[in-house]
Amino acid sequence: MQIIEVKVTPLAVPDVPLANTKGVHQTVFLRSLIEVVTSNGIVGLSETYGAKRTLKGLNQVAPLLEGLDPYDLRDLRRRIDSAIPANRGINAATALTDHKLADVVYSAFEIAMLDIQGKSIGRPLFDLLGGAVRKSIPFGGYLFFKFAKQDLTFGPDIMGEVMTPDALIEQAKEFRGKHGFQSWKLKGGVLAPDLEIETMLKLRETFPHHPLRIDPMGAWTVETAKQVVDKLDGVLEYLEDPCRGMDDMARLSAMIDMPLATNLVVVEFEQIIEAVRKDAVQIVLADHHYWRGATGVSHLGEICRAASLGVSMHSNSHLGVSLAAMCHVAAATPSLTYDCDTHYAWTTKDIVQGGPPRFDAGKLRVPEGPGLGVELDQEAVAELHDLYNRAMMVDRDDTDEMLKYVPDFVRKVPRW
Ligand code: GKR
Ligand code: MG
Repeated sequence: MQIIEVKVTPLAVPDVPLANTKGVHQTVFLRSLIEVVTSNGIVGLSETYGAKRTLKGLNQVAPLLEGLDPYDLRDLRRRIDSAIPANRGINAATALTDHKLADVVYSAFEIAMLDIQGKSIGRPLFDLLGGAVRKSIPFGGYLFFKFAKQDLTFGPDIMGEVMTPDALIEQAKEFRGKHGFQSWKLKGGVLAPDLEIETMLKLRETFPHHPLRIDPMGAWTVETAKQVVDKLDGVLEYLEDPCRGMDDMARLSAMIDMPLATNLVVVEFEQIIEAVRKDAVQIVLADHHYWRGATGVSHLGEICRAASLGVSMHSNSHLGVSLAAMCHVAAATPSLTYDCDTHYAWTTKDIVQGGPPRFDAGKLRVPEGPGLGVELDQEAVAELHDLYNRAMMVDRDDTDEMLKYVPDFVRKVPRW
């Protein structure tokens, strides 16, 4: 069995103006769909980022995969490393973190190759990772302050404006009613810290037994973060990326008992060593889209276990192929004991057959079919590819979008 064809399809998916400290989501989010075809007719699927640097890297590597044995992940890595310089990243220089393009491209094709492997032997992907320790994956409700969407050209709004603590509680209640989430993450760094503290205290009152987290993405100075921690002592399960950079995270960590989590300062294996040495974080967010695929997250899980670090799961806006991969990865990573993040509750269109998977009490069953266990709805793929062509957007720029809502917005991290 050899790879004979690789197809990379850029997609745009209607989005709503979810706010974060950098700005706000654009009218669409971008994804890439990967289909890898083998000589015996198996098609391996994968989904990853769709912005221009990632797309260019995927397209650069795609023709080089011809003749590759889908079981040979080492050869996949060799081919990618020979094509993509090790220092090239996927994000703009102004981003709060970056991921190596070679890792992101490897991650994308690795999932497609694992999908092929699973399909060729008739076993679910989690079995290729050592088996499932859980088959029902708990996800947390991902809460965002947001604007009422101004431009409805590519899709409707969801829930209108949510810019106060009370409105945010209503958002959580709506998600609770629809998906049954049993834990919550607030994307912070949007309102002044006192208002975000008030929001977390109101969430605590509304859901007395649910784990709570807030992620201001580096929006607070160490001093501000310390004040927030004092006021939310005993309220949060963990605090995600309160400060920007490893050293500020370490400074804060030394002052508090609350566990700190990150998807900004530890995003590569090499950074784990520095983080442990400085005791900068206690929980690392896994994400198969950049931690060298599903096998990479397995390795991350073991390293974190050995270093007494907790493991949670990071998310970006995504479709059902990624969601399936996230479920398999979570199923097969024993040390991933926290509820996973997902933006999926905000996703209104999908490309997988059978309609959106249903959360039951915030949990999703891992697909049991071979490989990822999902099949494409080609009509839906064509629709989102057409939207990609119509939207004429090739990069994510939350700050630029924010200027449409707040014309004098100035991006500043940390802000408070
Ligand atoms: O979707 O606005 C967003 C998030 O801020 C996302 O881009 C982050 O990567 O959810 C992510 C996080 O945990 O930092
Ligand atoms: Mg985060």
